[in-house]
Amino acid sequence: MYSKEFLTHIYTQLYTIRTFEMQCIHLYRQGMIRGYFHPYTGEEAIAVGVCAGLGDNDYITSTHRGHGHCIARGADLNRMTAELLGKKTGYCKGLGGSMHIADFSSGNLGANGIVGGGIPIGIGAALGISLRGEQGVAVVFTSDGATNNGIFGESLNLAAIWNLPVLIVVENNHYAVSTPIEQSTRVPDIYKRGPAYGIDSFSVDGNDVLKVYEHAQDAIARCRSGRGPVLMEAKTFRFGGHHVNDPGHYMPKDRMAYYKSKDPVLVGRRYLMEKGGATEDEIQLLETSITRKMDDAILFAEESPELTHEELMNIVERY
Ligand SMILES: Cc1ncc(C[n+]2csc(CCOP(=O)(O)OP(=O)(O)O)c2C)c(N)n1
Repeated sequence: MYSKEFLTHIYTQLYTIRTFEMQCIHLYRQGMIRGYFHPYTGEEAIAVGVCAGLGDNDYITSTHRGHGHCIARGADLNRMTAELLGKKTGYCKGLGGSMHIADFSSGNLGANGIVGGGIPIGIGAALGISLRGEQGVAVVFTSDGATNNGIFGESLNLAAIWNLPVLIVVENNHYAVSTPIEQSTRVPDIYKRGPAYGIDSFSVDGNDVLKVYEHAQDAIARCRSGRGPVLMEAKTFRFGGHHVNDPGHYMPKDRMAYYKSKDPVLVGRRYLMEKGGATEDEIQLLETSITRKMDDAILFAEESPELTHEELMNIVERY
């Protein structure tokens, strides 16, 4: 049984992430966001379902498609938007941009433009937890393409032999840029790799936020109780190309239609109505308030200054 309050929280996060992503796509097309922007649309249930099971002392590491993880971990929309617009008020003073947001105050050790780059960082965080004898858990969000990098195997092996409290979440959206998973591996069910390292592993429907939450809760409890790492594969699909400028013509239309019929935001909305008893009016009120918060965040980011040349040089000199 889920309380209405919990389901409202879950839906608020799903809708906030979707709104953030859609507005950022728009800002990118207006030339307001420089570099790349990799939307998380279609994958929201994974960040939300997993992070709903985490506490204040837990850590996450994230991917190049990481805004959803940051928001699900409690990031402030103003500072997120400012970061993407390269402004001084952003989480990393605008120096991280879309792919490198970090917020240590919420245990977010950072998004990462290097595919697979967050895996060893998360394993390191779990090692720290373990050496200090703490109760925390580290969650590594990573992607199907990253599992073919050597670092994935090395990290899983270390996590296993050191029995670390780490949940490795592979967001399997079936593509690495335009390469379908069937062309990059003979084991498209990525969770099947875990047992080779002695790691408990399973696969879950990544579009169903409650299924993700329930499975993640179990896995997190397992990590906390000292029974070592868990590998969770969440199968999903992105709702467009690899980044904003990629039309994604290589993605089969029938598959896209299937996954759109399982849109994680609509699934979460349905749960809030059916299991939480929320009315259409209540939900619309919630959606309107999220849209307004995002509008305010855009205004905040647009009006924020960039670092001055001197401020920038002072930071660069430290490294
Ligand atoms: C180590 C490394 N190799 C290659 C790239 C270029 N690159 C950026 S995203 C990407 C594909 C990533 O696919 P996947 O890991 O499945 O993540 P998804 O984009 O599907 O979320 C590649 C190859 C990179 N950033 N880092």
